Amino acid sequence: MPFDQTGPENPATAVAAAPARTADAGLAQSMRPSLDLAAGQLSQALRRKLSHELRAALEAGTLALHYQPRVTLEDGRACGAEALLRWNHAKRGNIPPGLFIPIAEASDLITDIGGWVLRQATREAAGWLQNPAARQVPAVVSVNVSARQLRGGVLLGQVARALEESGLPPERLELELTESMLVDGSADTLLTLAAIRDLGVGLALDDFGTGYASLSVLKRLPLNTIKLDRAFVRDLPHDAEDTAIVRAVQSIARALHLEVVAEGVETEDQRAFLSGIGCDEAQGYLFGRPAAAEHLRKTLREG
Ligand SMILES: [Ca+2]
Repeated sequence: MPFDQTGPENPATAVAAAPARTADAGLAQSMRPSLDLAAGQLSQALRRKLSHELRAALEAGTLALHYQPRVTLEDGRACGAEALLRWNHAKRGNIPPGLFIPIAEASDLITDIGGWVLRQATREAAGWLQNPAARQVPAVVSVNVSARQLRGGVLLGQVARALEESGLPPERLELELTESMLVDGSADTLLTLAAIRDLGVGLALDDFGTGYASLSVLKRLPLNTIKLDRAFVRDLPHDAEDTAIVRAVQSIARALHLEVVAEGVETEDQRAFLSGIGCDEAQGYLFGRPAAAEHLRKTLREG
C-alpha cells in the first residue's frame, strides 16, 4: 500500500489503500452515482478519465494533505504525524485514496504526485516548527512513498529537493516504505535508501506483517521504524495469536534497535496492552483522525 492511506479509508497517507480495498462496498457506495463501480472495478475508460483528472488536480494545486497524529505510548504526547493524500474533486466530491492511488500507481503519475506530497508535507511541517507553540506540534512528519519513486533513484532527488526548499531538518522527515517495495532488495534500492538515510531522513517499514518481507529485510535495510499493521492490533488484547505475534514483533524490533509504531489503535484496552509490552508509539482513532494541518495543530494544542 504505497501511499497508503490510513484509516478506514486510510488516508492519503497516505497515498492509498490497498487496491483490494477499492472493492469495499462503502467506497463503492460513496462513489455513486458519479462513478460507476462494477464489481469493484472501474472501467478502463473511467480509469483513464480519472487519471487525466487527477493529473489536472495535481497541476492545479487542488490536492491536499491531511495529517494523522502519532503518539508516544509512555506519556501520550504527539511525537509525529503521517501525511495522507486527499483529493476533493470539484464535481465528484471526495474520492477515496483507495480508489485513486492505484490509478495513479499504474503510471508515472504517482511519481509526480509523490514528489508533490514530499514538498507539501515538508513545507507544512517546517511551518509548524516556526510556531512558538511548536513543542506541541508533531516532531516528525511521515510521508508514504511508492515503488515507482524508488526506481532510478528518483526518490533521493525528490527528498533532497523537498528538504532544501522547505528548510525542514532532515531528522524531522520519515519515509514510509511497504514490504512489497523492498522484497526484491535490489542493489539500486539499497543504495538509494542508504543515501536517503545518509541525509538524516528516517525510514519506516509500513503495514508490517501483511507483505512478503522476510525478517532478513529488517536486518538488511537501514530502517528506523516498523509500523505494525492494524490487522494485528484490531483484536488486542483478547486474541491469543495476535498478542503472541505483537509481543514477538516488539521483541525482534528491540533486538534490532527499531522503534515500533502500532497502527489502527482505537481502544483504551489496545493502548494499555501495547504500552505494557513496551511498544514505543501508536497511531489510530483513539489519538486522532486524519485532519488538515491547521486542525491538527489546534487539536494538539488543546490536548
Ligand atoms: Ca503509512
